[in-house]
Amino acid sequence: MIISERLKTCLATATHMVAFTGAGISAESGVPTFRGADGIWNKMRPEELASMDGFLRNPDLVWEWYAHRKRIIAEVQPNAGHVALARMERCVPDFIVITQNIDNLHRRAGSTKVHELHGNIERNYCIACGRRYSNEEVLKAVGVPRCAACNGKIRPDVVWFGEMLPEDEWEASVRATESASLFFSIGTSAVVYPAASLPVTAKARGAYLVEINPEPTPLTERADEFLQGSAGTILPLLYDILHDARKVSA
Ligand code: BJW
Ligand code: ZN
Repeated sequence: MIISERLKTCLATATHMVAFTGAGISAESGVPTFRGADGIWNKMRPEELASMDGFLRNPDLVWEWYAHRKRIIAEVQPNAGHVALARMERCVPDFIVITQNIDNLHRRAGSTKVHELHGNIERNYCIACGRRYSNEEVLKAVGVPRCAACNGKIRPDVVWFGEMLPEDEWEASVRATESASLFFSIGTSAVVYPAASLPVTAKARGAYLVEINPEPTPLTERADEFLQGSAGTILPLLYDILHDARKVSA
């Protein structure tokens, strides 16, 4: 893997960094991605499973899919890619993770400054009255769980197609993006908006844009550097460079 001198300098000196992550960073933990050869959506249609219309049309199917994913995610562990980002946070004054993932693996790896753009699969709420439920409460149900207060259907607290992103998480992400001097786009196909606009904004605001992915994406030709390969291999290498450079200069 060739790391440019420019990137080495950024790793050694940048004070504001963002790691923008997608499903690919959790692939090596055993969480399936959405798109690509082994992606979930080769088998299922996104509008059927990840939209309010789909949920209202076929709540049992959608709930079954989420219950299945909740169980997978509860059993997996953060991998070397998540851990490397958590370690970087401890070396850099302002290191922010912006994730499209709902699996909570960044926090479980030790990252503390995490903005979740598409929600969190560990939370749930009633679509009628908004009452919140833990996974422990909802996974006991047979079929779609119902609200104890109003009998409404309970859904996972994730962002489906056609829904707004959580405003505070989005605004904090835009602010971090605009002030970043080094911005990583890691393990995302970069096709789902508005999240996919963030790397482009970062570059327009002067950040050095580095993409990490085994496959090229629509972002690749706009990136300053494309590190082709898996996050679990490349991020620990970058952490070593960052850590060694800062140790020497400290
Ligand atoms: C590895 C690896 C390894 C593998 N290491 N890498 C502008 C233009 C066009 C459309 C729109 C637009 N603005 C809005 C839209 C509509 C829509 C959209 O973007 N559609 C496009 C798909 C066409 N966006 C929305 O609806 C959003 N809301 C919105 O815009 O609100 C405003 C509004 C309101 C009302 C009306 C209209 C607008 C909401 C989007 C919500 C997305 N939700 C999901 C599901 C979340 C819940 C769940 O998980 O169940 O979020 S969809 C799914 O895609 C999930 C992901 O977070 C998201 C992104 O996927 P990601 O992370 O990039 O994963 P993959 O699988 O695509 O890619 C994995 C990558 O990893 C690949 O590249 C691999 O190569 C790589 N990889 N192994 C590193 N080891
Ligand atoms: Zn309710």
